[in-house]
Amino acid sequence: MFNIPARVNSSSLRSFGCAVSCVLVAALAGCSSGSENDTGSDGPLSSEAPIIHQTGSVASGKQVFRFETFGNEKFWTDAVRLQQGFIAAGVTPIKALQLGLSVDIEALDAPTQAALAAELKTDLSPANAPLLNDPATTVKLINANAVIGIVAKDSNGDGVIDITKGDKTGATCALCHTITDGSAFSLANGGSIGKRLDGRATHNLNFGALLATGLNSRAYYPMLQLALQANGGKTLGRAPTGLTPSSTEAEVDAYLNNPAFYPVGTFDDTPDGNGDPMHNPALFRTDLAAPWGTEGGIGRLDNFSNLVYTALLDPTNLTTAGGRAFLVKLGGAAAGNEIVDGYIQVLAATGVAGYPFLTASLSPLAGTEDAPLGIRVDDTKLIDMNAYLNSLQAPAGVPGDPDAIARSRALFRNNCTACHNVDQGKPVPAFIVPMKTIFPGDNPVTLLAVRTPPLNPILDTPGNIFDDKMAVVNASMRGGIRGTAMPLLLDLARKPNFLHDNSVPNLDSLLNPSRGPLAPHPFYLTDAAQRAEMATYLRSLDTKSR
Ligand code: HEC
Ligand code: HEC
Ligand SMILES: [Ca+2]
Ligand SMILES: [Ca+2]
Ligand SMILES: [Ca+2]
Ligand SMILES: [Ca+2]
Repeated sequence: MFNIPARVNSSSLRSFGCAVSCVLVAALAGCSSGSENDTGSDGPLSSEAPIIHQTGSVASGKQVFRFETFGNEKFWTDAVRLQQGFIAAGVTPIKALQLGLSVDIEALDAPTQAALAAELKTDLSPANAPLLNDPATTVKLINANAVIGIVAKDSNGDGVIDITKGDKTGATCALCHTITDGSAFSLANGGSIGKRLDGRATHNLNFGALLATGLNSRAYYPMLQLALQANGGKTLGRAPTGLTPSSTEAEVDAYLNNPAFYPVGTFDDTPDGNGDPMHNPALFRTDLAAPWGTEGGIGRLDNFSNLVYTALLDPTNLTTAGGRAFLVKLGGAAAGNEIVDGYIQVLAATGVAGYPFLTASLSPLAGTEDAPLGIRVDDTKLIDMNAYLNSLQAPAGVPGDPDAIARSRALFRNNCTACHNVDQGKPVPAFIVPMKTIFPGDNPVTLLAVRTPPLNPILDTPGNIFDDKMAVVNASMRGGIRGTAMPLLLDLARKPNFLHDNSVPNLDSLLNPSRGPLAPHPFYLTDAAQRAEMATYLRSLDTKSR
């Protein structure tokens, strides 16, 4: 589908395979001993060419990132009916914070700031904090565009924003990629109130529950965990059963509201029928992080952004001829058509009309990575956003015992640099780590034998969710392989869970051999003290670490 030349050629894979197997041998042989002899390397030797993206205006890109919807407010208001759900459920500001939403204090006028600041000093009870317990305040915050990522537009053009009087709210990138500094308030395991910190991952956003608040969450059908007849009615994901076009709103909400199925801090960004919510990643220093997605399926940053706007923030585009072609190419004719037909059925049954809603142009590059659904939003804005995301800095690492950090750095150079760089200010290696290397327990069954080359067959290892994201959407889209791209090792101190599938609860567990040799990312340190020091080292990393 994507006419991007292969990034991983056989020679780079060979050298990569060697480097990794050396590490594996060392790891299995108990490499944790004698680690203070630093004979390691600074990072992998990779013949991958860096993937370059264009850049435009940082100032304009900031506005795009925070506020640009390209008209998706019609989807979120007329199809999902999110703001109606907020009003119907009487979502108070405290409840919004519990959903993990954050509030931009600077968007509020001085009297409101002062009133909220006074209430935030109390026990937050309805008696002492009436505004924070009043659903009308939530409406005011949305109207003021203070709720980050939930963007209200003057849809009826009367010069005033009021969502109770005909205006609509859409979604922007900031929803999942911005937090605040918590300078006014920070709710444990929830959202915060303060100044925007764009690009920081929203670990506490409960997107599942937020989407469930909509009166018609069924309108997000392609991104739910489905049971497809094309797959024999079986389902892939955390839930034991999949949803269908006839699933009720209550059934869809039960799936979305269940953190065992849709964990807090994750979002399912693939319209593939798989229930594969992944952890919200950092989105700063994007000059360092290509290729994009856990699976590295997209080469250029602006192409990733375009796909988010055209497929995820108004998924009704998937019902167009271009959208159908995209899903048929990804999932094969049977599954692709089944998802689109099911979606059209759901939209009709729930009274959604007038779609697609997005403002985008037909692209001459239809079917390529530039325009997978055949459409592209304003290119200048995408390129401006590239510049803004590149400019966002990672936070400083958390300081720790310098001796422990020096010892762990040596250990890291000996054990981890077949893949990771020591210098976190350098671009991550652009290769895809093969699935069998990052997840030795990978033992897939073939769900669909043939897709149009370069796409690989659809593979799934039953009983493990780590590989589910890479079943349908993976780097074979651009001539690469099924596996995982390299992540930034930045802002790790704030992470509540590790690995893209949220499967590892802390750094000690990530490095602990008790997870077993077949588990994802099986690169272990046998010594508990060394694990503790390595965790200190990892939390200390920032772009100045060398
Ligand atoms: C509802 C939550 C949500 C919204 C809204 C959202 N993202 Fe993301 N984003 C995610 C998640 C989750 C991932 C991780 C996907 C994965 O693991 O493959 C991600 C990944 C990314 C990546 C890849 C990061 C990397 O290092 O590989 C980029 C780039 C990105 N998003 C850009 C955007 C842009 C631009 C927008 C707005 C047009 C946006 N996102 C809107 C949740 C969101
Ligand atoms: C074979 C390549 C490889 C080796 C060797 C390797 N890693 Fe990784 N590492 C990865 C990949 C790929 C990911 C992303 C996996 C994912 O998110 O699913 C990752 C993720 C991580 C993460 C989690 C990042 C996050 O945000 O969740 C940490 C921390 C980490 N590695 C540390 C280490 C340490 C420490 C070592 C050495 C003991 C090591 N890695 C060895 C490839 C490797
Ligand atoms: Ca208005
Ligand atoms: Ca709902
Ligand atoms: Ca999915
Ligand atoms: Ca699986």
